[in-house]
Amino acid sequence: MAGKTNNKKLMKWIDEIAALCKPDGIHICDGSQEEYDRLAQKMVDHGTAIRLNEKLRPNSFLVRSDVADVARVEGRTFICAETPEEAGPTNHWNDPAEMKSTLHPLFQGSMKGRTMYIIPFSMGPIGSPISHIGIEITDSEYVVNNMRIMTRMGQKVLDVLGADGDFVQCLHSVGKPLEEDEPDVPWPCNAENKYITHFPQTKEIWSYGSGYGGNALLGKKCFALRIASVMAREEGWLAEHMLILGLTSPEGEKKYIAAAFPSACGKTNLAMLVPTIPGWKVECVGDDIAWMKFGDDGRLYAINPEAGFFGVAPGTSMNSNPNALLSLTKNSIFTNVALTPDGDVWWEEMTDAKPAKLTDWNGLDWTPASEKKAAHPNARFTAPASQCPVIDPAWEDPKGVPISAILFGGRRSSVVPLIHEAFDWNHGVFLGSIMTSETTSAAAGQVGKLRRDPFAMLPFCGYHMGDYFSHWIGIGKKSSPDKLPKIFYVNWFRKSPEGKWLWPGYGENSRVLKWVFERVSGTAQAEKTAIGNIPAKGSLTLDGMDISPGFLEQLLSVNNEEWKNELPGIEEHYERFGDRLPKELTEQLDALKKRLG
Ligand code: SAT
Ligand code: MN
Repeated sequence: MAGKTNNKKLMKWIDEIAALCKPDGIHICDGSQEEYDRLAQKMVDHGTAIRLNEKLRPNSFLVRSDVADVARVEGRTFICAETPEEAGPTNHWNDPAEMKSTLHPLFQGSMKGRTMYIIPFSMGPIGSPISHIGIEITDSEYVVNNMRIMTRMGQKVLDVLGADGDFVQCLHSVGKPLEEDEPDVPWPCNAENKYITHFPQTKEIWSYGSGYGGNALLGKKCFALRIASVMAREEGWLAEHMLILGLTSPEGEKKYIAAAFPSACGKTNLAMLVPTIPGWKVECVGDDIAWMKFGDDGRLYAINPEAGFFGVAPGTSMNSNPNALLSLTKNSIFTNVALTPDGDVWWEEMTDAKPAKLTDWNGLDWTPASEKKAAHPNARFTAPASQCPVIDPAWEDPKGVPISAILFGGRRSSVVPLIHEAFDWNHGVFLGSIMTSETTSAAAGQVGKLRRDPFAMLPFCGYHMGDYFSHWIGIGKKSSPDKLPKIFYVNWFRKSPEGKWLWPGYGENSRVLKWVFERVSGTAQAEKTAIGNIPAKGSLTLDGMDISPGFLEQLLSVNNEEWKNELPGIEEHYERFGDRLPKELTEQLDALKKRLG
């Protein structure tokens, strides 16, 4: 079976790309289980995937990538806006026509020896007014099956598209054509030539050379963030790198919170955490991306445009995130994790005791004495969101869920307290704009380097970051302060001068969520500092928690001298945006300087 379409634009595009890429065959995906199973078997037959033990991990697969294709490649990611100014100083720019003429020869015949798959997908519940349709053309079975988990995919999308519906064109090739009789490799890619390119004007994505995650599953970062951020700006909404969770109090009152953290900083863990404080409940709407639009009542409503989790595996355990582990007990794809002798998966910290023997992510024998890690630090699981034990009942509500609070945060071992609250919307935008975080293995390059990552959107904003800040300021003007979400900044990663974590994180973060909830309700007390409001003494619930008063003091301390030292860095950061920096943020910076004295 194959998908059927009478969409004129799509049929024309398929012909065009087939003529360019010269695949051996074409398959329009219908999204059926039969299709998934067939492609999974094809991957197994070609040595791309290993079927895991059916009893331990039903209908699940392990895939090992090429060692040179393990993460997003920010240095090879381009925003091809009409002018460099439109892409802004934080993006790599290339002239759209020039980029197309660079890419054309690469795509020429790039699918030889392979099948070209047409993947119709919807970001967001099919038919929701907030949702958008994309079509990905790819030569990778791995991409097809991941997209089936990560998005709503198949014939039902073609049905909604009809003859005249429009869609975002997403073209992908692993960039490894096969000559006649040339044997394939388990993970085809083009290690030397990678291009992740976006054409915001025409809303197109062309990705070449990588098969991994955000480089290749084009519905995710490329569409739902980079292209969608451009659409959101044009249409007055927000496309953000945020998890969405529902928090219910012991009294049964529920509020939804969205939170932006850079990649591999614990979004998946926060999105489905198990509260340590009795009576509180967290439910998950999404773990990575939020699209937010105003409802008729003036509140911001969020949907999760995705249908699955593409989460970092290492560190995920029954202690740290039981709901993630329970989400991936079946129907999941694992990339670059280790294999146990009985055909199951393992990664660092999954269990307290390390298995005596494993096959590592490179396919080599591994024992606890090995110096190398068994799983790659950016190893991932792809699991259906519907399998999450705490998936929110409203997670597919086409209206979205009303957002009461927005959190910003990053990895910062000093200076930034556990939590502070913005004085108002513009101050909150200021906090988002100056976010800093240590880099992680989610992107190729140095790990642990402190960098500015405004709104956790540095790698994902599809236009000039100064204009993006203005857009956020503008959103605040569209509604009244009592209806807009309250904005907070959190930091789970502060360390003592001796280098010890001050805060245990994970389930204990529910204490911070409770304070947020109660600030929104107006019941928790705060203390004003130069940088924002922090919890007043006694207002952060610490019952049943083993934390020394000294640690708590350090966690909540705001040292004005340290913050004064931050100012030159913020100024330098802001200078990059020139006259596109909204004046409201300059005012916020001046006000901070005054408060610091
Ligand atoms: O971009 S990926 O989806 O590969 C992972 C991430 O950076 O969040
Ligand atoms: Mn992410």
